[in-house]
Amino acid sequence: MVQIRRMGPQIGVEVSGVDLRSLDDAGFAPIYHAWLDHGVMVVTGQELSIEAFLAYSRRFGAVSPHPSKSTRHPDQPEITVLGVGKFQPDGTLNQAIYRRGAEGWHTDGAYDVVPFKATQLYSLAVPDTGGDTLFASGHAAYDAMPDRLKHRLEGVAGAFTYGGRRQSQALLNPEDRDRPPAMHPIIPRHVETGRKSLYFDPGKILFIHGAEKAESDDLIDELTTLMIQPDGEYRHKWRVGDVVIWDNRCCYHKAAGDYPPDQDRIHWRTSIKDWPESRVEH
Ligand SMILES: O=C(O)CCC(=O)C(=O)O
Ligand SMILES: [Fe+2]
Repeated sequence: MVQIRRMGPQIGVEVSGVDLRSLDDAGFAPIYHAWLDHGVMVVTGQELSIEAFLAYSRRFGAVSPHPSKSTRHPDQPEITVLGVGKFQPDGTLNQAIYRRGAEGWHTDGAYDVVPFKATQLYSLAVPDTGGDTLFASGHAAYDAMPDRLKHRLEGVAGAFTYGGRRQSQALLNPEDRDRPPAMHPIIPRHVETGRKSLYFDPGKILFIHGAEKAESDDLIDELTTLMIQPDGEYRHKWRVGDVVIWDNRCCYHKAAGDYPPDQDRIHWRTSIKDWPESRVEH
């Protein structure tokens, strides 16, 4: 029996009692809606091949190869492998792999003109301690913005790049670095739910369009402070076989990055965009 249970007051839902390999469209519809309503969805207890994980990911949209080419699966470019290749030939820890996603709260793909709609992880190996993923609601962040800030930023875009102001681009091949920024509204209306959120990523934003540098920096600082609302958070503790998908249009996330480096923590990841025919460009 499929069970759908909410995990936090503003974000997070867990689905159990389902086999994603044999889910039909009628079975998928309430799952998709639960995801839209709660932003982050955990499906427990799955045994998926790469093909089955890709097929399930495609129910949410078009799976798009991630720009970090060096961490793509060697046979399946649409799959990124997280947590493999942590140690360099000289035995030292490759921090860019070990701490991937752990440098701060972020949303995936803001550097693209069409950012990822969703990111989905499938858990293959889990360490004994640590290694959680944290999530937070962009709707809760919007609700927490003072009216002054809402008025200042309504209709205003931010400029985003892969490495942001720190230019951290270690996982990109040289030819993929230093692309021009992508512009996105800071207060978008979700194209499926109609709800407003704060679209923000302190590690990728360069500037607020149309603001002088000093004001732009102040706005970025203010948004960085308020983006994470404690009652808008959900923290996921991984089990092998968990499938977790989050909505990059209205959620933030980060890896805790605190697990013993000599233990495995491995995921397959898909990055998902809207199907081109249903895409709303902004
Ligand atoms: O490994 C994690 O917990 C999340 C990493 C991350 O930020 C991502 O996959 O987008
Ligand atoms: Fe991420």
